[in-house]
Amino acid sequence: MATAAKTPKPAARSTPLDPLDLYGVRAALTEEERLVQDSVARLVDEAVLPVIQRCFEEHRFPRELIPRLASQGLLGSSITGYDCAGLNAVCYGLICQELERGDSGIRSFVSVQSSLCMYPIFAYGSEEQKQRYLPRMARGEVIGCFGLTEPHGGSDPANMKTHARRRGTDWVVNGAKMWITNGAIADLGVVWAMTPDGIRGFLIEKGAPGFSAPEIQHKFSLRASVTAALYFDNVVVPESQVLPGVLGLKGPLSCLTQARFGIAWGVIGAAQACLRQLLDYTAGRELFGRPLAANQSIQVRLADMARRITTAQLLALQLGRMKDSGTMTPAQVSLAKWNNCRMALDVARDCRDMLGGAGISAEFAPIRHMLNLESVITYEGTETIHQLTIGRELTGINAF
Ligand code: TGC
Ligand code: FAD
Repeated sequence: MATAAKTPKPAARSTPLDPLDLYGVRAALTEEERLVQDSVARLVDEAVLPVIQRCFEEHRFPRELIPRLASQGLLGSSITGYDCAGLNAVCYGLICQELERGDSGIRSFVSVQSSLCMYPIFAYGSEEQKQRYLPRMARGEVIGCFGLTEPHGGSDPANMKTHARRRGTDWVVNGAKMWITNGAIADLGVVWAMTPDGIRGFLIEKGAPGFSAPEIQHKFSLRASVTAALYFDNVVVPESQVLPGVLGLKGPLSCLTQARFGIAWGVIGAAQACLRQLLDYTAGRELFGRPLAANQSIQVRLADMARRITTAQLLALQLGRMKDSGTMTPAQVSLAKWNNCRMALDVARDCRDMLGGAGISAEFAPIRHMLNLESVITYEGTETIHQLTIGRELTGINAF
């Protein structure tokens, strides 16, 4: 009798909403945007999800995915020309979202290749540099990394110690970079170094004498991604490998704007993956004679996740439309990166909790996403950096 009394009443539902898209963001996309999203979703379902748990456990980036990422036009997708797909910003966001539904490490690979390496070559490189690198990077034949952060403190890149001095017509680079995604597998580093005139971007190829990139081991986060340190010991770089089109911190910061935009979209995918798994799990698990999902406190938590995901989706879409219309500002990107990373991390942590003991198993996605998101909320500007950016926007006072 006690069990019968607890049986939940069936809910009265007309046409149920998509739990991962309560406000119909997909309906607001163009046909091309939907096609791009669908094709990346297929890639993730077919090629990422079947291998990603094992890769994470083995601390291995699935390099074998690179040809497929390339053949679907996902590397440098926003660039027009140079064998790149020339897609709009919303498409890039959707690519990031679907990839991160698989794993933040896969999205990281594409972010770095596209936004942090191909973008600066496209935006600031000579025509010869663009011809030499961009088509091969789009095909995944040349892998890039982006060296900005240094061991003594990444939040304040203006204070970088890595420097370059002129020697005849060449430059000589000395210093160290830390926490560099793709570093140990990269053929090319876009490396930012201080010169007597200000910060410049250097294109340094693997194998240059004095350049090394040892992988960082023992990570508990982004285990399906390669992270390295970069060391420069009197590395000689010819003038032809310097990005001629930019001088100063705005060079690397403008690349970060591109990548942060993608992250603001990407993390939505991680949160969606967690919520999807939780909806299934709480519907199927019986405790105290009824599905876990029939408890008010569980429903409140699920509803809160859907609320957060929905607001993040709307923020991302509006940001994307502003980027495509040319009005987006770095402060708006900061707000979205901050909000959406916080949202995704909180969702992943709460999903982990609602899975109970199973939540600590790699068999379930939330703990992997949760651990990854600890990096994602830290890199590309920590949460505090983005909060202070908004504070500066509101007050006009620089509190860094
Ligand atoms: P500040 O005085 O604010 O700016 C210096 C110059 O840069 C311009 N600027 C920007 N330009 C484009 N985009 C942006 N987002 C920009 N922000 C600033 C600015 O207008 C100025 O130009 P000009 O012409 O007046 O000289 O510089 P600041 O020294 O006060 O620093 C500001 C601060 C703290 C926001 C900045 O240093 C910062 O963003 N710090 C965080 C560093 C960071 O995010 N590092 C990320 C490293 S890369 C990474 O993590 C990759 S992970 C990838 C993955 O795996 O997915
Ligand atoms: P710090 O700058 O030392 O910050 C430490 C703490 O102090 C943080 O909590 C920060 O918010 C806080 N803080 C800093 N300044 C202030 C302030 N003014 N007021 C209050 N609090 C403050 N970098 C690259 O260049 N390329 C990459 O490809 C790359 N990939 C990465 C991959 C991974 C997995 C990780 C973890 C990092 C990666 N990074 C990369 C580095 C990343 O961008 C930095 O970790 C990040 O910018 C923070 O720098 P930091 O680690 O030196 O922390």
